[in-house]
Amino acid sequence: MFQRTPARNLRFLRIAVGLAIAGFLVCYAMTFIGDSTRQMFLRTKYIDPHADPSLFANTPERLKAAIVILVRNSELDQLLLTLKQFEDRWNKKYNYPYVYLNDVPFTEEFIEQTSAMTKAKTYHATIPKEMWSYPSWINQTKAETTRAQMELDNVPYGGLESYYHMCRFNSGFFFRHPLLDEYDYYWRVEPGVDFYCNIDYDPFAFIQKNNITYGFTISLKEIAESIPTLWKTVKKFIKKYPQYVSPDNSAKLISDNNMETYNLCHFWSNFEIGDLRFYRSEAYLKFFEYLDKYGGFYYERWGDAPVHSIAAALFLDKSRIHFFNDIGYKHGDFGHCPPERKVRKSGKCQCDPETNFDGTQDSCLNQYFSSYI
Ligand SMILES: Nc1nc2c(ncn2[C@@H]2O[C@H](COP(=O)(O)OP(=O)(O)OP(=O)(O)O)[C@@H](O)[C@H]2O)c(=O)[nH]1
Ligand SMILES: *[C@@H]1O[C@H](CO)[C@@H](O)[C@H](O)[C@H]1NC(C)=O
Ligand SMILES: *[C@@H]1O[C@H](CO)[C@@H](O)[C@H](O)[C@H]1NC(C)=O
Ligand SMILES: [Mg+2]
Repeated sequence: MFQRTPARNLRFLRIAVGLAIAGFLVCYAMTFIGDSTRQMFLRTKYIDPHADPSLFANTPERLKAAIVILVRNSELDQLLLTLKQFEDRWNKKYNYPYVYLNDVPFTEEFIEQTSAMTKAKTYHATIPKEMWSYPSWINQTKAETTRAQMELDNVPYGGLESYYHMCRFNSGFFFRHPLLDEYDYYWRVEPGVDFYCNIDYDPFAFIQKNNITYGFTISLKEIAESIPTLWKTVKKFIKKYPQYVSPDNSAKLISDNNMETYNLCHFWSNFEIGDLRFYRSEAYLKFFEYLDKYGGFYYERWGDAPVHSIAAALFLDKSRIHFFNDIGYKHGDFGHCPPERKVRKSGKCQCDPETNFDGTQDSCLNQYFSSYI
């Protein structure tokens, strides 16, 4: 029988303390490496809007741009909270128009209340049926089987049919809704999100001036169960159409092994500031069509976040993707508060970077930084 002698106890204690110190050092080193990648990126590659005073002069010039909000009537309350912040923090100064989209008609109250929040023009539209329903080639029995399985596997929204239509709409159709025809740029906003900092310039003017196509605040990992064969399908697509892949792409952001497998990182697409013309491009349209024909929006639960992000990472030059570090943003448990004090001060931010969950934590954001440097 073992007896815990004092000597043995001491040895256990030494080992335990040793392991704790080693663990701490590893964690510390990892934060440091992450941090220095971030610093290096910010110093060498980041385009800082605040370094360009001309952006802060509020000229009357406006771009062909709109705030795009896909929302249900039942989300009005949460939306109004968001709009209040969005107007106060930014749009009351710019009055960019709002485009509201819904799969069913908006109620009178919804139209009234959302219009009352702003001096800007607001447009409300119902989405054409063909943009929010099964395409002819989808076997709906098989789609139903998928939903039942996803629900059993506890994949978020896996059993909710409308969620699949929503993901497909956001992947392939929002940018060709007739109400958006006249716009070049969009800012995607969702009900219930918070904006924590003042934005004292026009992000549309900023992205136009810097030739940026896609802007984000948070980068996360996708739920693997929702996209079992997405990557395989993406690889087949680029084998067929290698001409669409940019020579200066950010493949390193989405794959750790030279495109062998997908590392699940994506830009969280509920916040996007971007160029609609990207989605209207031949490369993206072909890409969407290919994915859609395969059926993964219904036979799996492909989301618009990985679809947008994989397309942006592969088809765009990496300099055309921008991390909006200065925009404090929160959606549910995930949020981005600018970690730099100077940035928080200038934006009069009301947030704590200690509570960030923006991609630093699961390494996707550092993966993005290191794809540049
Ligand atoms: N009109 C309409 N909008 C929808 C529907 N389902 C989702 N949306 C909108 O689509 C966006 C994304 O839907 P969410 O339910 O927030 O899905 P999510 O962002 O993946 O999940 P959460 O983490 O719960 O926010 C939001 O702007 C919703 O308002 C729908 O059936 N009809
Ligand atoms: C549709 O899918 C179901 C279930 O997977 C299958 O049994 C059926 O044969 C399919 N129908 C067609 C027309 O392919
Ligand atoms: C913007 O980027 C694209 C692709 O990288 C390039 O072809 C184009 O010339 C750039 N435009 C400007 C104004 O720099
Ligand atoms: Mg949401």
